[in-house]
Amino acid sequence: MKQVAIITGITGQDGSYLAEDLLNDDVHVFGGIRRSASSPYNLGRISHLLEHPNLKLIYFDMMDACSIEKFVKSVYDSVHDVLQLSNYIQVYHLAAQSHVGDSFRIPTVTHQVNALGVIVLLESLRTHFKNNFRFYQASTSELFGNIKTKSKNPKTMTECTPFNPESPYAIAKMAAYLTVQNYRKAYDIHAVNGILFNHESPRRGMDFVTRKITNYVAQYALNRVPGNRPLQLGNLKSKRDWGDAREYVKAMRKMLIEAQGDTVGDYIVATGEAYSVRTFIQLAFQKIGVMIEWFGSGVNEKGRNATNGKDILVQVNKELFRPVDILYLVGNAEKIKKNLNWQPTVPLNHLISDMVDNDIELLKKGL
Ligand code: NAP
Ligand code: F7E
Repeated sequence: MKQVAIITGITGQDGSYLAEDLLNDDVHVFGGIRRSASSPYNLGRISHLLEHPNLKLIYFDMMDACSIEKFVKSVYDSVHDVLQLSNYIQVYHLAAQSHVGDSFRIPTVTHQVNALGVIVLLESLRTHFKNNFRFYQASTSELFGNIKTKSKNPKTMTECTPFNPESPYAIAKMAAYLTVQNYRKAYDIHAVNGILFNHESPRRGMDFVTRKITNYVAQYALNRVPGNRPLQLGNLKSKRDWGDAREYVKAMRKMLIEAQGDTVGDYIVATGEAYSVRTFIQLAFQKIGVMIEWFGSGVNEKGRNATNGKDILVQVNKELFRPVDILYLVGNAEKIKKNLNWQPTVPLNHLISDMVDNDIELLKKGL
């Protein structure tokens, strides 16, 4: 056993791709999984890895301090003799209540998991591993909130842009961000925040806007939309900087392994381009040869298939608006390009095409 990594949130979008990458590179991976109400464990995204000899899954829950401590101790008991050879283990802390809209409905759970849980995890790691661990925190562009500016062309966000968190999700993630900086300074731990802008993939959760759209487009392409109901969406105007999750997990590894000395720190990971939800919808339908024409306005806006002039495909639903939404997020990833030689390569239309194709395949297989 040469290199060892812990991934919390291994069953999520990013965790599953990161686990694949690490296992391919011969790293031993300990993944934290939790029980969910509907099924024992949400193992769908990592089902192809379950037999891997270098993967061990351990039950825990970020809501429960005792279970976090037991999780860390059991990893320590398995690897402490190896540590003398490798000096440190890599910890990728990805587990979170990651849905911004839901954070308004479950604010205390969001805070417990996304903020307090990080402190418990760091303390357990320190207790067992002293400072022989490196820590990656899944931070987020949501920390920036709505930038206060009078300019009609808001600026791209850098690591120096002031934060203005505007949801329970962002507030909890901001507490975690500060905690990580504090542990870096106070205890000399290689602990970093990856300030990742939105990243998507065929494994994106179904309740995030991109996957909701590509899944609907796939249903429409196969003539399988339940009840021919239009896709219900909230705010179509907000703009996001959407990258490819498979590239973003590689940036996480660079921050933990390649950064040293002055380059140990917090990094933005982004494409530098922002598109609106409305544009994403248009690009996704274009992929199956359908143009959208919009009519009505505000909460009465709808999108119709311009090719046949009749099918209503998109309908704005006011229930899906957030109490506060972030209207514009776009990141400048120059620092990580310069220091760690990471840059994004996947254009948005390729990512969308990949997601739609994947959703069509899944539907054809009855999944
Ligand atoms: P995701 O698909 O929603 O995965 C979240 C993971 O956290 C899942 O494995 C989930 O387990 C786990 N989790 C949730 N609550 C937990 C709890 N109480 N105890 C233990 N595990 C728990 O998220 P993602 O898109 O991969 O994002 C990974 C991380 O990056 C998150 O921290 C997210 O906030 C952050 N982030 C994401 C983006 C993005 O655009 N994707 C951007 C910036 C930051 P189950 O499978 O059992 O639900
Ligand atoms: O929303 C609007 C919504 O939920 C994007 C998480 O990974 O990235 C993600 O957070 C935009 C928002 O992502 C619907 O109001 C319209 O303006 O896909 P989303 P998010 O909120 O940007 C950040 C960086 C993270 O850290 C988070 O973990 O789309 N929108 N209609 C909708 N959004 C959803 N979910 N569903 C709709 O029906």
